Amino acid sequence: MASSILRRSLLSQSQGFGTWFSPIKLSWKKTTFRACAASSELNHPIRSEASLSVGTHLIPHPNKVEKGGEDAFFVSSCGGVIIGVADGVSGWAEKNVDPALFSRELLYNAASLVRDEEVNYDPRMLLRKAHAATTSVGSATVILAMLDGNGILKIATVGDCGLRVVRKGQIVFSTFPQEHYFDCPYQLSSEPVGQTYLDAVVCSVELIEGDTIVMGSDGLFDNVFDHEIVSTMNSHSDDVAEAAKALASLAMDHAVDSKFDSPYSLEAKTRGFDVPLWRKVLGMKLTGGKLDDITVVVGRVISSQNGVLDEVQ
Ligand SMILES: [Mn+2]
Repeated sequence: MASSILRRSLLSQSQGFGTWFSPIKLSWKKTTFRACAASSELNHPIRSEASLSVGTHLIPHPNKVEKGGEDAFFVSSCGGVIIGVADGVSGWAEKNVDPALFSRELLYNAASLVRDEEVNYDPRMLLRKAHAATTSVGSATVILAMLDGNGILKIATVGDCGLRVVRKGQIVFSTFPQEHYFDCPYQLSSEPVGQTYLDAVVCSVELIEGDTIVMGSDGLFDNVFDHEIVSTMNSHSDDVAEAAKALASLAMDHAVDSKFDSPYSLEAKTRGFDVPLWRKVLGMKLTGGKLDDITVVVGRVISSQNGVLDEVQ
């Protein structure tokens, strides 16, 4: 039955994911990308273009460090800035399928299809074509975001990878997870039972210079509260790579902390999960982070020229 594939780990169980495009395990990279859209009229003044300075950091599940986990991510500067994160569904391991294969191939295909004519800078179409091209068995949650030269960020997401936009110390945009039930997110799959690009949440956000995008797998958002994301971005405002590393490290610190009231454990309680009564008598509570692969991509919106981005809105 598909349910065994769809099921995610429960509170006390472990789950891990991996990386593709992450050059070195437990490493970070920093790159500045320029969006390629430009004014085509020569008699217009030169216009500034939206760009992203991007830092990434992935920390695999402690039990899956050797294989790099089962998350995947990519950053591309082809025709604009495109970033993606996918999270292989761990239930496939019960069927002797490596959950990393599907997430990695899905994003490999997405990166390869960025310039495809039919995609035409539409992240949902990119999801559709990347999914169709993926031959590995498995399933994954996924989020893609594309920033064009005018500062418009287009997002398509299936499942519980997420994205926040931080502006002047506040979160001004959030995605929300899609799920069948607790711990069972929507997912693109090799099997007909899964979701398709038609199930993707698609949205568009107008960004301004100085905005910070924080994208990640559920390993980030299950272990770190939004206010912690804001404070971490504030304290690393000058270095996106360090910001991504600090946020991933904070998430892992919480993931291994059995006493921490994490977003995941709080959500579990609101859904009716709790420790057995006999444990309550002993003073035990449902707490703790969620051990998982943790992928963080931080992108800061900059102008590729000296002008400010607002000028081209
Ligand atoms: Mn995960």
